[in-house]
Amino acid sequence: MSLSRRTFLAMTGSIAAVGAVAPQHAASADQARRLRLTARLSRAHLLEAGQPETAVWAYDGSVPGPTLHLRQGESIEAQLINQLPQPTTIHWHGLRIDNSMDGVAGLTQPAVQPGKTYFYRFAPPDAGTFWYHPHYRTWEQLARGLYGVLIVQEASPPAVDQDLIVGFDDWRIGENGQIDEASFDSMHDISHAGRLGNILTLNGKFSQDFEVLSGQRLRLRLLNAATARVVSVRFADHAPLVIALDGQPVSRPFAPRGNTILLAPAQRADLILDCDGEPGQTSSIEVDVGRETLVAGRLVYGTQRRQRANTLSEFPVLPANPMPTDINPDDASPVDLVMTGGARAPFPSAVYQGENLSIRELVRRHKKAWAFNGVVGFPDKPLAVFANGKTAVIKMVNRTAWPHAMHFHGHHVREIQHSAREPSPHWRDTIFMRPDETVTVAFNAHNPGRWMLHCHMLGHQRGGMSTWYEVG
Ligand SMILES: [Cu+2]
Repeated sequence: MSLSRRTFLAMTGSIAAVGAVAPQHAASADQARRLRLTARLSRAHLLEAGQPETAVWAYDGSVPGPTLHLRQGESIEAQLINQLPQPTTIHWHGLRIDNSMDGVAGLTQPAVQPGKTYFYRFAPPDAGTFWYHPHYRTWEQLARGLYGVLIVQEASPPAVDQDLIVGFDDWRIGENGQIDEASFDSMHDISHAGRLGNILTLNGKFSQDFEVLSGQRLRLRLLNAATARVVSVRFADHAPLVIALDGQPVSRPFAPRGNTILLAPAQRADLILDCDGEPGQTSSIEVDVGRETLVAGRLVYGTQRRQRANTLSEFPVLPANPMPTDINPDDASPVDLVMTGGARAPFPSAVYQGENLSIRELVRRHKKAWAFNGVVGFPDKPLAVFANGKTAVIKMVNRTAWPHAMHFHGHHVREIQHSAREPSPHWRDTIFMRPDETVTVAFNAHNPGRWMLHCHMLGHQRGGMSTWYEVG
């Protein structure tokens, strides 16, 4: 299935401005700010003008769901109301919060049944760009539209003219304009690249225009909410600086190679982009999706010009979050995580629910095709138990013919060795790995509890690529 070709659209979408939020009074320490999210059936206009609306599942009925604006350390009570025909949960992706609030059905909480509600209580310790989505049948529920952006504002955010969300998503839409539901459990997709779509949206729209002025400075919060698709994003004629990745500030802002930002599923990047174009200009937001380049939206310059006080080279570094970053890899014994399976390099057999099964049996009986250390799916025993406050080291070996996006719950991790290049110095909650690569990561295991570790290409997760680790 190839992606539909896009053209420049004349229509102007509304700008998803997030900077212009009215200041709120600080809640007292014992009084949490209350939020409510209703997961329900809705309709969204995902396709080109003139095309029908698509039935979706969505938080508060919108795709993406409402953007949550939190402040660092602020106590939150978020009520989930489940009006879906399935159980669900909410995972607060990238937030280093208490394990019991992590939202993983079957590991940190029971799934919330249809018609029921659930309360999440936490205080986000880190400022940055995060997101929320279900962690129950995620490969289906996220693909139906259940996700939203969660922004934790810095105490003194950098001065920008606009703070904008740039959220990409990938949909598989049938001829009737509706989500192709039959493919949610497609064995072909599970064992290959996952369930790739044929429609790419930006902020839930087929094409999103951002109205800017020459001389403005933008903060762009990029998210890849796709369940399988890797995107490489460029802002034509513009040279952004990366200031944060996966919600953690980089120690020194940098210009990405080729002005292109690669985002595996679940990854985020915060950029500073100076609008150096001329009044009246339009610049496309280009997305490489493998063999094709799509135009997902545009920067549309107004007729006026703004005077900018400073230049990108003077841009202040975001303050580091209060995350323990001291690691001593030499003191830790590395835990191996060998990824096997999938099409082109299937394993002969693997263990599933305590039973050693041939790949044929796994596919036929369970729709499983992937394993970590020879174990398929969610094992009874953790991959590893790490001592609280000590360095954890995990050596991930991709022995498959496919890329993967390894997501760590509860902690951000840093590469300390990479088989193909210099290890990246940045803290991330999702590590993109290409076929045959070996990546060793380390982190300070400071957050006690049982944490998921899985591929965020969610067909792969569904097909067996998930495990968990424990911090004692
Ligand atoms: Cu994967």
